[in-house]
Amino acid sequence: MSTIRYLCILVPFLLGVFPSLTQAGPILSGVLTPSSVPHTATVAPTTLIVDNDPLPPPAISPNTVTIVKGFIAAPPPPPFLDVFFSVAITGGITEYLVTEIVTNSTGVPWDSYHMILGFGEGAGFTKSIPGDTLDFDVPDGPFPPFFSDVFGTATLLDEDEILWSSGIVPAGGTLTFVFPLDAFDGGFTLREFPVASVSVPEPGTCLLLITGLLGLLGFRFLPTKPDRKGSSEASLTVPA
Ligand SMILES: [Ca+2]
Ligand SMILES: [Ca+2]
Repeated sequence: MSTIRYLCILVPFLLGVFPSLTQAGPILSGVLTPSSVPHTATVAPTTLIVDNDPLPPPAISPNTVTIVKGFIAAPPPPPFLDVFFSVAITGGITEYLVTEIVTNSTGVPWDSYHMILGFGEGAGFTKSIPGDTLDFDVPDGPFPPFFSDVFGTATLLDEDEILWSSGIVPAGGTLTFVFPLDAFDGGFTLREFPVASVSVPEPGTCLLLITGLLGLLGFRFLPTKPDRKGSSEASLTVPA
């Protein structure tokens, strides 16, 4: 077998087995799609190494995406912001470390937050599927773990969806997320939406309600005293 024929067989085989060996597609731009709720946003990608998992773990990718945005419309129904990333088509994957700064201008607090990777936007959005090379750096990472300065828990529901919880973003508050993702060659969408917190009475409020209820019950079942005429009607007692 000639050397050229041998290479023609070997190179495609290696590229299929080791996708990170392929020249990866860098993110060219990121824009908020028109169907998103009212918002403010800037998206700034920086690509230094066009490769998936460019450095051995636990090193993080030097490629970055910075997103600064704010939700203005109030949920529910859940509003969403779709950021569409245009990616050069080069037959590979590029890993990025994303830093997001999100402002809650919806007027209500949030108690959780969703991030979903997929394709299309608005009603035409479809979630990415397992194994299609678009993911939150799964299964190779993430290195380091996902981070938020407000939400204490990041649950990876699958390779394409993160649920942030264990924290409250007050109305008017701002929070930061840091997470990795493997960009899909050709383009992809990052959909995000917050979930408004359900108002729960404060412990002090509950105690006040219980005390008031017990007071009423005590008043209702006060022992009766016969009056001078032998009547068993209760005297109207107003607690001091
Ligand atoms: Ca990766
Ligand atoms: Ca996927």
